[in-house]
Amino acid sequence: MGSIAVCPGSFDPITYGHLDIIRRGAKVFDQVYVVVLNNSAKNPLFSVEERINLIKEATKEIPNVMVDEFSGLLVDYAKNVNATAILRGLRAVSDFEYEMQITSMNRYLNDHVETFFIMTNNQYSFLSSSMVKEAAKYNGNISGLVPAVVERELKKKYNGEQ
Ligand code: COD
Repeated sequence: MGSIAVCPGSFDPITYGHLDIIRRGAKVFDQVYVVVLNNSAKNPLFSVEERINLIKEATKEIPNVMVDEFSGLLVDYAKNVNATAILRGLRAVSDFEYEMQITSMNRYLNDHVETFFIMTNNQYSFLSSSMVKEAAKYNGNISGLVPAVVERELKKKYNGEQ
């Protein structure tokens, strides 16, 4: 059995920032499970199923990437799929505090899973799902920020366009 990493997130929706982290992680680990966590604290624009389909479409050319969903603790999911690593992306200093907190909590809950951080690509350092949604809502040009299929689905959500 090779090295298995879990790349968790809300992915509401997936952006080129996420995709960059997934792609680079998939070069280092034998298998990467991209998992949509059903996070009760957030009010998502896309359903879990829609988010999964968008991730699948965006990652279809990366053979060692699997897409899944989970409700519960991330460390329990990691255990279920025999993952030894959690993969996260870091953008700015502002990410650090939150990441440090969930990393410590996850280690407290299960110290067999180690968290690894990949530094954002400079071109995507400002990019987040919420920024993309805001721009899409007011008809901003987001074509360089998300895969074409995501851009299309965002337009549908906000303008009813096909
Ligand atoms: N460049 C680089 N990385 C990026 C970029 C970018 N432009 N955009 C996003 N990322 C990274 C983020 O830093 C993150 O690492 C990952 O991509 C996913 O981002 P999001 O925003 O989609 O996902 P989050 O941060 O909302 O995900 C939070 C979790 C779902 C992981 C968290 O809520 C969770 O673990 N929930 C399950 C319950 C649990 O186990 N909680 C922890 C212990 S209590």
